[in-house]
Amino acid sequence: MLKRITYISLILLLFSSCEDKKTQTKPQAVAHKSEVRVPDFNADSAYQYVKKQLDFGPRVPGSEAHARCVEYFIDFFNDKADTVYVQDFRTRLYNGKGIDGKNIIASFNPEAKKRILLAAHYDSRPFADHDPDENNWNTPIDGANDGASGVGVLMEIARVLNSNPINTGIDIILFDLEDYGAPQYLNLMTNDDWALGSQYWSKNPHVYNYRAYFGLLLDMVGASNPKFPKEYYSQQFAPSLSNDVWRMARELGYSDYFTNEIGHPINDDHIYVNVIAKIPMIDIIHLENNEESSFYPYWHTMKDNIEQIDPNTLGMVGDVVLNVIYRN
Ligand code: AHN
Ligand code: ZN
Repeated sequence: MLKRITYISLILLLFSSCEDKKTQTKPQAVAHKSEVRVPDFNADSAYQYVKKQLDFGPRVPGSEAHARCVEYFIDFFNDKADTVYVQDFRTRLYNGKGIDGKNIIASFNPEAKKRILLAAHYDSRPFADHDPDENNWNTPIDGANDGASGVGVLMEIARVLNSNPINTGIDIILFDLEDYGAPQYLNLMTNDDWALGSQYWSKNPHVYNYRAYFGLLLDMVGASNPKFPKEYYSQQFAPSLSNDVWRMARELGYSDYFTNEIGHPINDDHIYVNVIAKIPMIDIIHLENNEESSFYPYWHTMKDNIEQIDPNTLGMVGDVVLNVIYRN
């Protein structure tokens, strides 16, 4: 481990010395403190957190599985974080029906002024509307990658933060009701029926006048051989943050996956955090570059299950996030 730290510090030193000339006038969103020790992210532990969520069944809002998984999160974060907030809200679905949601917020160092926001959605999509078999279009998905992967990474980060405290305030937000947008076959062409939990939180943050330095959203961060281009809106809203996080990933040796390209624009939880809450937030999301779909191959299908989850990918993303927060 010591060897690896020295090696990484050396690379960072080299990079920072040549980067500095080019970026002298531009402040960096993500500082590179090479002297800090960044703790290890345990990928197998993150994988277990993903598996545990799937064991409840699809976490569709309003279902028993969803309610039981919420209890599990509350217990977990009460053990790891300083303060846990459960934000109950009522909102409206694409079809006009009212529905109850719960955002879960776990705060570390709640009194610290400098804060970083980390988020993922935990609800499962009620419709496998991109499944090749039409008979599955109204069946809920496991949401192993789409939902549980990001949450699994954040739970492992909470475990690491608990045993390796830092001065920066960290808020982990698990958004509800991200994935209840109108099924594709209805051809409704709607936009604001996604990310309902994020819309609510962005208008009603868990603490009055909440501010954060920046935010990272994780979505579909667990499949083998992932592709993480810089999501288009993230690059528009928070270019320096996006560039800094990708530079960090490259310095850690992940440039084959965190590619230096701009990906498709995705309407995800980060949009409302940027536009309404005015906090710069980027989306780390698996995006492909083919014609039929810009998402990961099993997106919104019955195959988005535990078989798609590769601990190596969880580990890589977790390592990037830990480096970003511990070096700030
Ligand atoms: C749209 O399809 C418009 N947004 C989807 C964002 C998403 C769904 N991320 C995960 N599931
Ligand atoms: Zn989805």
